[in-house]
Amino acid sequence: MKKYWDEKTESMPEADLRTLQLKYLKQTVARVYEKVPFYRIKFDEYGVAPEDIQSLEDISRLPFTIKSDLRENYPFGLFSIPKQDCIRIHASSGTTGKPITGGYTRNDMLQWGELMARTLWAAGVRPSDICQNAYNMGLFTGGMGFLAGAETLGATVVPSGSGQTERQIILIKDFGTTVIFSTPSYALTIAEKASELGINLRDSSLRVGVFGAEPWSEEMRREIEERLGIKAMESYGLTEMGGPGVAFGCSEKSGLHINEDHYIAEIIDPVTEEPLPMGEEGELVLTSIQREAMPLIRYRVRDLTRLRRESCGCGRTLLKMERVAARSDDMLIVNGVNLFPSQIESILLEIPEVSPQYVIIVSKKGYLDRLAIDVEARREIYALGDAKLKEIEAKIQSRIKGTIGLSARVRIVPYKVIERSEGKAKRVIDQRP
Ligand code: DLL
Repeated sequence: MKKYWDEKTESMPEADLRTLQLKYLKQTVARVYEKVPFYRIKFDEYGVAPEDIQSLEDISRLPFTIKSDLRENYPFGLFSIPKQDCIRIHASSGTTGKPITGGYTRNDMLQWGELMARTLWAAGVRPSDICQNAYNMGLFTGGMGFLAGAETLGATVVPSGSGQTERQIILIKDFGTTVIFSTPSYALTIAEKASELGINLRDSSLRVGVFGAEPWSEEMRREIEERLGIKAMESYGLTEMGGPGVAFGCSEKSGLHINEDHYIAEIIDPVTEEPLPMGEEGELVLTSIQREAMPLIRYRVRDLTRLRRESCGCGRTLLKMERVAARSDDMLIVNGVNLFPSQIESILLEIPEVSPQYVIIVSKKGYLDRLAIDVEARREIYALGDAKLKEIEAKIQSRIKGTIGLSARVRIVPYKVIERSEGKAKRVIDQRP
C-alpha cells in the first residue's frame, strides 16, 4: 500500500521543490503580466518585469495582491483565460461587500482533485471508505473540493451537504459512513443532535473526520475526537487560492503541510509588510503557481501563522505551517488589549462543565469597551442548580482575567440558546459603534 497519495511530490527533496517552484513562478508571472491588465499595470508601476524573476527570493520584488483588488475587479477581472476555458466558478459567501470569485479551467479542476486526494490520503481515507460530505455543496468551495478529492482517490461519496442534522445521523447509521467532512463546529452540532436522539456515535462506523474552513483550537479537536470516537484531521484553504487543498494535516497532528508545488508561502509583518524569517509568526502570503484561470501573486491572506521547515515524522518534506488560530481581521481590541476568539475558546474548553457553544459580545459603555461571554454548560450540569452555575461563571471569569487580563461578564445561558452552526460558526458579536 502506498504511503502518500503523490509519493514523488510529497517526499521531494527541498532543492528539487525549489527548482520546480521557480519554474512555475516564472511561468505564472509571465502569464498574468501578459493576460491580466490589473497585473500588467501594477508590475509596471512597481518597475518589475517577468524577466526580473530569476530566483525564488526575487518574489519579494513583486507587489502584493489584497482582498480589495479582488472586489474592485469583481467578478472576472483577474481571470487570465478566455471565458470559454472557464468550466467552474465558485464564490465566497461575502458577509461584507461583494463576494470573492474564483474560476477554474479543466486543468485547475483536475489539480484540485489531486490536491484534495493528497489531503484525504494523509488523513487516512482509503478507496474502501464511505465519505459523508457535510460541507455546504454550493458556491462555497468546501463541498465541491472534498467531492473532487474523494472521487479522485476512489472512495465512495455521500454528498449530504450541510444541514438536516437528523438526516445526517440516519445516513451515518444506514450507509455505514466511515469518514465525515464538515466544519469543526458542524461536527459538534451533529454530535449534540445524536446525543439528544439517544444515539452514541462513538459506537458507529465513523472513524475519521476531515475538518476545516474555520479556526478551531486543539481543545476543540480533542472534544470532537472524544464525542464522535474518530480521528479529527485537518484541511486548509481559501476561495482565492482555489478552496481547500492549500495545506493539510498528517498523522503527526503538528501543523499542516503546504502543497508547495502549487503554492509559494511567505510570512510578512502585517504592519510593515516586510518578509519575516522562517519560524516567526505573521500574516500568511500565498502565490498560486500552477493555477490557470485565476493565479494570484503574493496574496495577503490575513490568516496569522508561522512556517517551519523540518523533517516531519510522517516523512513528507513539504513545508509546514502552524494551524491557523486566528485571522488578523478577527482580532478584537478590547480596552486596548488584543484578543482572539480562539483564546477564549481554549479557556472555555479547559473547564469540564462547559460546552463548546459560546459567543463573545463586545459593546461600549461611555469610553470603555465591555466584554461579555455567553456560554452553555454541559447538559447534565444545569440540574445541579443556580449556585453551581454561578460558581462556574466565576471560575471562567477569573481564568480570563488571569490569562488575558480582561474583565469579562460571563453568563451561563440555557441549553440551546446559542445558535448551532451548520457551516462556519459565528463566535463574535461586536456591537460597538
Ligand atoms: O473555507 C475553504 C475550505 C473549505 C477550507 C473546507 C477547508 C475546508 P473560504 O470560505 O474562502 O474558503 O474561507 C477561507 O477560512 O482564510 C481561513 O481564515 C479560514 N480557514 C479555512 N480553513 C481553515 C483551517 C474555505 N483549517 C478562510 N483552520 C481562510 C483555520 C481556516 N481557518
